[in-house]
Amino acid sequence: IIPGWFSEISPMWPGEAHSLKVEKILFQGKSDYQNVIVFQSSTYGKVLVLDGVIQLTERDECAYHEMITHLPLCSIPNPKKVLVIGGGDGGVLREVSRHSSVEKIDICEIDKMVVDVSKQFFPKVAVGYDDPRVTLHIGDGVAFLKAVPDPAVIVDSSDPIGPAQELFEKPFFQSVAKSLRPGGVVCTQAESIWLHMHIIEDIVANCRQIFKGSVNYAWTSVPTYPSGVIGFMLCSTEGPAVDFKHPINPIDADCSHVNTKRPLKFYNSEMHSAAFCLPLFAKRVIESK
Ligand code: AAT
Repeated sequence: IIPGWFSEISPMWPGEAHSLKVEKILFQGKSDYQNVIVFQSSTYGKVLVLDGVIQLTERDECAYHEMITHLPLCSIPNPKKVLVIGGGDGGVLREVSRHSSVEKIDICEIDKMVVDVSKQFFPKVAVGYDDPRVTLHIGDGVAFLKAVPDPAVIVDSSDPIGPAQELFEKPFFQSVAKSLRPGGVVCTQAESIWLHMHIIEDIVANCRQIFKGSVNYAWTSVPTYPSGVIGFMLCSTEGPAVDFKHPINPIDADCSHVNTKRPLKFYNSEMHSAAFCLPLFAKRVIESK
């Protein structure tokens, strides 16, 4: 451990640790669920850390939040109701609010401290809460899912060590499939092809059994996530076919009709389709499931 630097150390990525230089620690707290830290880094802006794991940085959160949201919502004609599980920082809400067809946005985050800290230190992320279509529920997303019929579901969850563990397990995907309307979609945070092929393999195998529509893995680059990339599991139920690789519901880059206060930075239709191209080693495993 280098003095004055934050190193992200976890059994989920043994033998490596990405480090950021710390200018100043801005917040340190312990919630009922996890340790929460916010620090000012010298090159990525402010950083939110839960239980020693980076959740977002001001500089690269755009890549993760835009992709995890627009990959599912730009793949279906008129998303109306969206359920976000996790994502207490508000970044996914900010992106969902760019979609004018959406009428209702529910979010179920387990840890209120994440919401409060984000509103205090990350106003450009937490701006998602300003949308009047949003209702915040504090609680476990696993149980809450059953209370919202027919949504598009976005699971912006932390890694499977800690409160998010069940969000990676088969019964959770089964309840998601039950809650979706015909042709409805889900997108979940699905870890890194460089580090977690064993986790991805299990998720894909479960999803192929559970979801009768399409099941696809996509990925993108987020420099401050472990190995610099992160993936998403995208599934649809039976009903109107969903072709995730070819977005049919494009959004304007500037989305001037919404209160996000900034244009898109990362997502466009080419990035969308490209996200489904896989390196051979990952393609072999994912397509064999
Ligand atoms: N928006 C980018 C940051 C995240 S946040 C993941 C959120 O999921 C956290 O706020 C955490 O409190 C919440 N969470 C964890 N478990 C549950 C649960 N069971 N129900 C509801 N919310 C939950 C993603 C970071 C990805 C990190 C990659 N290494």
